[in-house]
Amino acid sequence: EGGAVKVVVTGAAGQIGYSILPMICSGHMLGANTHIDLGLLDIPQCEEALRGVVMELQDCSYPLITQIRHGSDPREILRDADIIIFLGGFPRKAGMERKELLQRNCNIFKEQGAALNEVGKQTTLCLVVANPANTNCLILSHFAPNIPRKNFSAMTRLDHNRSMHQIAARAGVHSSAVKNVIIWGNHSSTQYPDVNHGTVNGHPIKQTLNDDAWLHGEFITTVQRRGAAIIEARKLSSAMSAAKAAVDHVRTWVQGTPEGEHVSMAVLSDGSYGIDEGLCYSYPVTCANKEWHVVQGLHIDEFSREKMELTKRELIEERDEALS
Ligand code: NAX
Repeated sequence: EGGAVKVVVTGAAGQIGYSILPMICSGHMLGANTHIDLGLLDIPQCEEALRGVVMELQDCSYPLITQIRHGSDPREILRDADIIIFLGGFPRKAGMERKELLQRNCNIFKEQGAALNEVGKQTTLCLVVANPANTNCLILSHFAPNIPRKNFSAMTRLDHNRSMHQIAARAGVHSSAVKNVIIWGNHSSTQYPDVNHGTVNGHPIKQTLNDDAWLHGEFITTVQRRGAAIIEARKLSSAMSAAKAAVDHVRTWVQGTPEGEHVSMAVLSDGSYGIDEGLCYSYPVTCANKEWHVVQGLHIDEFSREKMELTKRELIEERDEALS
């Protein structure tokens, strides 16, 4: 299998970090035969907590882990990484304006982009999970011009998985019977979960459920508000499902999609489907040879077009605020 793959997790002392590290270390992300050289980054105030996580990882004695490095200097930890999962960000505090959240995270991704630009590789793959994920990803790539744009993506796989569950539950089947749902746009409440091209056990979702009122209404809002519903119930934001989705995202990117199937990834737009070039927009993609390709030629009806434009406009606003 060659040498160990260098995997870095930022914000590793946080909630999602605690859920994702066991999955990564057990081989769920890169396979049961791939050794991993792990790098963990967090801020100095959390280094003590991070040290505790490292002690636990050591005590797990995962057979696939060859090395664990940790610290708070991005230049040191991100160096020569093969895969970086960006979980680290500034959380939204009560009473905080969206604009302030955007600005604070923007500064983090500006700094980490500059570091990545110096110490990253042409092949370093980056997944941004920290919110606002799409715009953080755009900023990261903007400040790391040495790294190909194709290597950057933001996570909408959780929204994708949530859509699969909603459809499966409605159809009375297992989630694995649902294929090719799409999340378009921003990982926010304006995202558009689209089932027009999806199937349940090989049959079109629309025909199987035969309930456009639900598909155009409650289905969409349930997916859009699922994160808030989890916070309300758990008093904490989703972490286990976010970790699982991040592992799914990276596995698909590296191992590819099965023939005839696509998943959702927010990527730097090439202009497909009338979206401004360079905007970090979630699309249906297939993956092969560690590269994503936007699925082309899908018919977009008027209902979809309107929703795709709405979430696009939000992303343009975020970009303009972030780069101002
Ligand atoms: P936590 O607040 O538990 O953990 C975040 C960690 O990041 C903390 O340990 C913090 O010290 C660290 N951090 C802050 N600034 C940093 C910096 N400059 N460099 C490195 N580390 C830094 O949040 P958690 O629940 O783990 O969520 C992580 C991020 O994922 C949040 O931004 C959250 O909003 C986002 N989410 C994104 C989702 C998605 O689908 N794209 C869904 C889940 C999640 O809400």
